[in-house]
Amino acid sequence: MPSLPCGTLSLSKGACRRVSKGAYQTIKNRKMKKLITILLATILFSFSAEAQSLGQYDDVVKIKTSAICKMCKKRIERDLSLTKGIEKAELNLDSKVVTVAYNAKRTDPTKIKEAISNIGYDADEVVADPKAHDRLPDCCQKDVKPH
Ligand SMILES: [Cu+2]
Repeated sequence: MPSLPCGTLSLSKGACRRVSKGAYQTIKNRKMKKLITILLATILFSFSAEAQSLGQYDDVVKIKTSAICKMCKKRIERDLSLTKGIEKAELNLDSKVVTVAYNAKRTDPTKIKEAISNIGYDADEVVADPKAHDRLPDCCQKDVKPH
């Protein structure tokens, strides 16, 4: 009997430990490893979800804009991503809030709001540059009537 492997049905955990403590420990370690793997996978997954919301950047600012449609979203995200010091921009059309990740050594929220105004949109307290706003397609202008 002493040579029976751990996990054999006829052995309880206790008996198993008595018979071959080493084998039982191995199974325990394997379970721990599996648990740690699952834990690590969970942590990594939550990090990647965070990354998508610009969470991996140190400097992030949220600015309320006057964006109206998908074209506005595209325009603002594209133009901002080409602006100096801005790493990434994501606009939520439901809230009209653009989340901007930026390099604090190269720009700041005031400059980012100016950039948004120069694209033709309001940015928090900064009103859209009138000329830029008038250049926008009719459907993207802030006084547009529902259509
Ligand atoms: Cu638009």
